[in-house]
Formats: sequence, C-alpha cells, structure tokens
Amino acid sequence: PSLEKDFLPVYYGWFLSKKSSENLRKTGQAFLDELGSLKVFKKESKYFLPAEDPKVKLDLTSYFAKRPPGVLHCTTKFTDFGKAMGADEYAQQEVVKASYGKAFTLTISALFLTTKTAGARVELSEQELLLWPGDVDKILPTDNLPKGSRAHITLGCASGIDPVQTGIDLLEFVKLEKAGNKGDDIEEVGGGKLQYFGNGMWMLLLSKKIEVKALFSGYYG
Ligand code: ACK
Repeated sequence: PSLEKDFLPVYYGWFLSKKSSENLRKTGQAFLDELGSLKVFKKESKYFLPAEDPKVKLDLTSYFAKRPPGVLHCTTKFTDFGKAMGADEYAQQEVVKASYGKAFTLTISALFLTTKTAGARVELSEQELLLWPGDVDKILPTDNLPKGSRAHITLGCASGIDPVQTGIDLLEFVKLEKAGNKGDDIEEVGGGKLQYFGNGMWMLLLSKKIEVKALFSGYYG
C-alpha cells in the first residue's frame, strides 16, 4: 500500500500555461465586449436583465464577475478528494498515471455564453480523449452524446452560479445541435460565425481555432 493513495485531488484536468491562460482570458473578454455591443444581442438581452428592472444597462463583464482564480483549466474528472463516484477507478487508470505532469496542446473551437456561464469549448484529440471519463457527457441518464462533449474551460459565471454549470450548459448546446437545431446563423463577427440558440444561448464558432498549452495534473484545494 503506497502513501499516494491518500492523495486524490479535488479534480484532475489540464492546467493552461500562464501565457495561454492570459491570452484566452483576453480572447474571452474581447468576445464579451463584442457580443455586448451587437444589435442582435441587445435585442435579446432581456434574458440577462432582472425582470423587475429590464431597463438597466447590461455590462457582460460585471455580469460574469465570478472568474476562475489562477490559471484557467479544463476539468477531466471531478474526484472531490476521492469522494466522487468513479474517483478511484479514474485515478488508477494507467493512462492517467502515465500522463500526470505531461504537457498537451488543447484546441478551442468555440466560445459560448448562456445566462449562467461563459466558457470555451475544447475539442479533444484522440490521445486526450483517453483521459476523458466515460460518465460525464450527460445531463440526463438517457443522454447519448459523443465522448468529450462536455470538455470546456470556464471563463466566468454569473452571480450565484457554480462553475460546474459551464459543462452542463455546453452539454445543453450539444443536445440542441444534435436535435438538429443548429442555431440561427446570426452573423460573421470578428472571430468567426455567431450562432444564437434562443433563451440567451450564444456560441461563436471560431474561424481560427485557438491552441493552448496545458499540463495534465490534479488540483488540491
Ligand atoms: O469550471 P469547471 O470545469 O467546473 O472546473 C471546476 C472544478 O471542478 C472545481 O470546482 C468542476 N466541477 C465541480 N463540481 C463538479 C462536478 N460535480 N462534476 C464535474 N465537474 C465539477 C468545476
């Protein structure tokens, strides 16, 4: 019995390099600034405004004021110090042990926001998918979505919202895509094609995907 078994992290994931993290934060900020200034967005901004006071000026930066501290990350498995379902099984996989402390390149294909969260959608490579848990790509037990559907980097959360919501929101987009609701193609903007799925759900498909460097590791609270 090794001492290591007593050390399961809060979560496993890829932690962006300082530089990649700063760049992605800037890109996310630019997305909020641009979206917030668009007429199509303003027309639909009621989802982001308090019902009792819909005339207040919306500032997306202060709306998504809960931003992750430190470098940005892409969670693979939330293990909760070993208390979460499947935590041990995940940690004991050879590929997880062998990849621990290794650097990867993650590809970001889109940025999205809902009334609850703002995030970046991550497109995992075959090799990266080996580190993806089998049980996280669903909201309902009956959901059947491609492996890695949930892969994301949280950029910000609205007041009162926990970061776990970002992955759930992304799954909601994927479910809409799968149901054939591709999202209205709103317009070409700076970074790509902006899609609107209704109910305050926006996604920017990046014309030039972003690559970030990231270390596979664990986070200990
Ligand atoms: O933004 P995230 O992916 O969402 O990164 C944080 C990280 O773990 C630390 O809180 C994610 N997280 C929290 N709870 C869960 C959960 N139950 N399932 C999956 N991810 C979670 C959160």
